[in-house]
Amino acid sequence: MGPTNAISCLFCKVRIVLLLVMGVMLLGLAAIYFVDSLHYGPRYKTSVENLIKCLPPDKKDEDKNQERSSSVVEMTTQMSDVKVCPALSPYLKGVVPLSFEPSLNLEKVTSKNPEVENGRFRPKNCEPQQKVAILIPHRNRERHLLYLLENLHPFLQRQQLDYGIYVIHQAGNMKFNRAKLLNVGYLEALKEEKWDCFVFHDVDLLPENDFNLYLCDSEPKHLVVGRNATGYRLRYPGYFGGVTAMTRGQFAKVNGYSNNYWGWGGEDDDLRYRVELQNMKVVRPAPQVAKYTMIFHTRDSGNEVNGQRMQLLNKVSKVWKADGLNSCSYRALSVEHNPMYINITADIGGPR
Ligand code: UD2
Ligand code: MN
Repeated sequence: MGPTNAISCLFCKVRIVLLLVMGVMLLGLAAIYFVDSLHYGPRYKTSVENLIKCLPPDKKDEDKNQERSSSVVEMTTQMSDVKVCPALSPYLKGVVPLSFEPSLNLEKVTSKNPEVENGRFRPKNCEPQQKVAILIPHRNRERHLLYLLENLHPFLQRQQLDYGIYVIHQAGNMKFNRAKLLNVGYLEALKEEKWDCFVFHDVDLLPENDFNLYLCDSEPKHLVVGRNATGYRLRYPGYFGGVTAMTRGQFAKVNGYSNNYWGWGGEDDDLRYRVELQNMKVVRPAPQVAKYTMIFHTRDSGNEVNGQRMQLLNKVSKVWKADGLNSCSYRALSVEHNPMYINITADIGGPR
């Protein structure tokens, strides 16, 4: 063999070794990718599927989705140095059995929620996009309030929300006025924080699935698609009662709730009329996630059916501008920052 032949043979050996090494590397990479996708694939897929499920039906449309998310982002200041919380918290569990421990008391709820302070919580390792105030109208339903706090605090923490829970307590024995109490809650809560989003929440409704996100959308959101007592079906088309979420701006735009519904019924439909008069549209999460258990109760004394509700509903378009947040007269008797909630006791008067 001549020197040229010996050199070219050496080259061909080096080439073969190089090809072998590259082949082994490629196989290695393929194996790593395969093991990785086995590990994360299904989990990632379920999260995305669940996210799609919990979005309002028309939000699945991609174009609309982009339009909306940009307007929701507008509501908050983007912080460049802190990580924004993911659209879907990694702590969500789906359906979590509700707890109704007979011996429950406020101390026990407090000890189970060490990260809640003065009724408020915010996640440590990420920045939520909205600050959410939960407003609960209340009188003489202490047991229900306890069960709601017990279940709602862990639920909201799993959603990684920056939230505060306000209980608006009606003082005295006048007819109950759920809507006016919620106006008071909105006005008082804004005195201590620039909340982006308000969730108006009955004291006796417990959310069953934590994919039902307590966040506002670019349209007013109704969160109770179904509940145990009504076979988990929407009570009637347009129904807007129980739990609803509106941004600070959406609620201001409709001038809040009417102050004139004393006793049971009508105030939720009135709010929907206001929303529709402003050309806004009610959105709802998917029925699989928007499920609630209502703690059984009979009608409270002081909250008898309001016989005037139909007359009131007939004139919403004429009166809404002058009856609402801008005409809500009340006296805040006390604002107490308890460990598990902020209690506002208000004298809201009575029917004229
Ligand atoms: C329905 C609606 C509710 C409201 C109401 C008519 C659902 C699930 N809820 O509730 O949103 O539109 O009809 O007014 O459809 N409350 C007290 N103490 C009282 C009376 C009422 O705390 O003495 C509060 C409490 O937060 C309660 C809420 O007002 O959850 C609604 O009253 P309800 O539970 O008696 O009426 P309900 O279940 O028919
Ligand atoms: Mn109820």
